[in-house]
Amino acid sequence: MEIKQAEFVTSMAQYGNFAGKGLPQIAVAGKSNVGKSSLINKLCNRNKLAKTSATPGKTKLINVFLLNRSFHLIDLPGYGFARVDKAEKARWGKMMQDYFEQSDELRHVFCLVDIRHEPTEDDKQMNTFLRQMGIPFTVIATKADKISRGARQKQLAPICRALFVQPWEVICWSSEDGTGRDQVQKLLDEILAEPVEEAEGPSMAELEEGAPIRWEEK
Ligand SMILES: Nc1nc2c(ncn2[C@@H]2O[C@H](COP(=O)(O)OP(=O)(O)O)[C@@H](O)[C@H]2O)c(=O)[nH]1
Ligand SMILES: [Mg+2]
Repeated sequence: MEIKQAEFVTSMAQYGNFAGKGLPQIAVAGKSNVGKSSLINKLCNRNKLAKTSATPGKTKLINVFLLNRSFHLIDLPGYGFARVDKAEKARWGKMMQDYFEQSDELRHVFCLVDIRHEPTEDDKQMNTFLRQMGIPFTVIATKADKISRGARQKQLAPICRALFVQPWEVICWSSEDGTGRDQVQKLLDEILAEPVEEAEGPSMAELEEGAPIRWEEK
């Protein structure tokens, strides 16, 4: 699916209602500065749709975009930024928790990691969290332009080990040269073609009675 139309809908400090809510959602998650906003811009062919930043950790809001008037792309606040106090981190954790619990329309999460680095504890925790919640996701290794084509597969090995995925399941991406765009476009088709499933798993209330799934605040 080529993105022919994209518009910013809203920014929220707390997940809640917004205009047009009800369409399928795809969320973009990853640590601060990994390239979430750049991916959104590249995908949409728009330079300034999502604000990119060289100074990480500034946006702690959930940004909503409407793409092709058919689905919402959710730019989640980045994690792992340095120098945030405990209260700030707790606030962020609550925000993510609320989003994942309340977003009935969420179909899939793009989990971004920098292809040059091993996943952090936060990346691993996000991975565990999504698996526990049964939320489908795809790992996208960003900034692929920073390393040679030949080195990419080798770089993927520690990422795959840490996040329990196979190399062929990971999409190498570059917002600079467009690497991976075809793959992401194809993935969008697959995700959005899926019929809406009735929730089969236990409800959040039931889960909470058993072993609680919590985004742990460290
Ligand atoms: N070379 C290169 N730089 C990138 C890429 N994606 C993002 N960046 C740069 O990384 C920085 C953070 O990007 P941004 O999209 O704001 O990250 P976010 O915090 O995850 O939204 C910016 O300076 C971007 O220009 C990429 O694919 N290749
Ligand atoms: Mg951003």
